Amino acid sequence: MDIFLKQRQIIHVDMDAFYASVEQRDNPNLQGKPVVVGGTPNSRGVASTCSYEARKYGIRSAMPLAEAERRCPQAIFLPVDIPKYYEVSQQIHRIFENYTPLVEPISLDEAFLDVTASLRLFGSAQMIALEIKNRIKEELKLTASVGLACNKFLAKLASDIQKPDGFVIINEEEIQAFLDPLPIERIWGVGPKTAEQLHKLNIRTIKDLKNIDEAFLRKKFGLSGSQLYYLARGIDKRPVEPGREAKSIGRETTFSEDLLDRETLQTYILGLSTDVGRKLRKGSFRAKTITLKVRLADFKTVSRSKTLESYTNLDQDIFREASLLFKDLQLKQPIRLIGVSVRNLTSGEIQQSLFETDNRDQEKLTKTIDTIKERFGENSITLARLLKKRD
Ligand code: TTP
Ligand code: MG
Repeated sequence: MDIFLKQRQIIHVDMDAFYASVEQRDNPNLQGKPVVVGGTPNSRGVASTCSYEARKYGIRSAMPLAEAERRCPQAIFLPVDIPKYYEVSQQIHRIFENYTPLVEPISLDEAFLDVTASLRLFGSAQMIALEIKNRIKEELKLTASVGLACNKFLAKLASDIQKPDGFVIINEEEIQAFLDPLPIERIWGVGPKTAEQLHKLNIRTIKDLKNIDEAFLRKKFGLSGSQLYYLARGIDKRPVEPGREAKSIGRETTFSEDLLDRETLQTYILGLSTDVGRKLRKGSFRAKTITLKVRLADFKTVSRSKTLESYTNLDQDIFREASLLFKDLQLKQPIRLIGVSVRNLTSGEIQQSLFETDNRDQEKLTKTIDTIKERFGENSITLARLLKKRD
């Protein structure tokens, strides 16, 4: 294998119970208590995350809030405050930037850093990793779990294995001993389906997987079969890609009662599309892929995406696609949750009409509406069709 790749020094940082920890930090009354972030338990929404005190009761991300309350009636439920967490995320990134320009953000609370070229300046990768962890604690009063290894796959496993407040270094000679006992579900890209197929072959741990040759895995799983072969040996050549922006922007809503009426649902899709468009424009982004997500009354979740020919940040484009995706689903059951999101983002100005030749008028109108909202508040102007819903 490429000697250089073996010698890379990659750090993975993942904040502990991120949204909940920020809330606990800012309100001493919440410290040491079970805190669930996601909204009120009677809202039918799901938990974004919860404090480690709440995890003792079995509460987890994506669990319905009502279920969280059943498990821990004394838990404190808080709404999600993305602008606040975004601000903290920026502060964390300012710390990272002291050590390397090669920072790849994965989400608000998680990033990879390639510090291979920073060693001469800062001593060792271990020192950089420890300093980052300590600075997050001292300057931001938050704990992060940090992993250090020679590639992304191992660094992420390392940061996860001792959560919360973890600090794990995987040295070259320890890689296989570290990996062997782990269940195959811990391998990057192994979801429930792949895991099931591997279990049928009696492959449960990474050690089991190592006994299978590459040709067989390739035949069975295609390209990702090769990936399995290499990851089982701790080999991962993916570079840290700096400057990658947030991967997606989305909005979803859980209804207070399951909804069947198509017209009302379309009105919600319009409202969500408008919010997503606004978020895109606020961040100076445009997007190419639009996704509609629907959760049925029985919690079965389906999502459908459409990639456009060019980038857009217009509400009407997002709505048109999301609405078509919804129609194509031809669902007959009542719906519990609906969400619209966009990905494949680009930043900067690309003026491209998508559907209409007079899109420039639409862009002008959108800009005017944005300006009014900025000056007079988000609810100061709204589409007539949305008025009924907001009432
Ligand atoms: P995670 O890093 O997955 O979770 P966490 O930081 O809360 O807890 P830990 O890392 O210690 O296990 O996600 C980071 C944030 O992203 C989390 O605080 C809330 C948000 N999030 C959601 O909104 N929905 C989700 O389903 C998940 C998993 C996370
Ligand atoms: Mg985290």
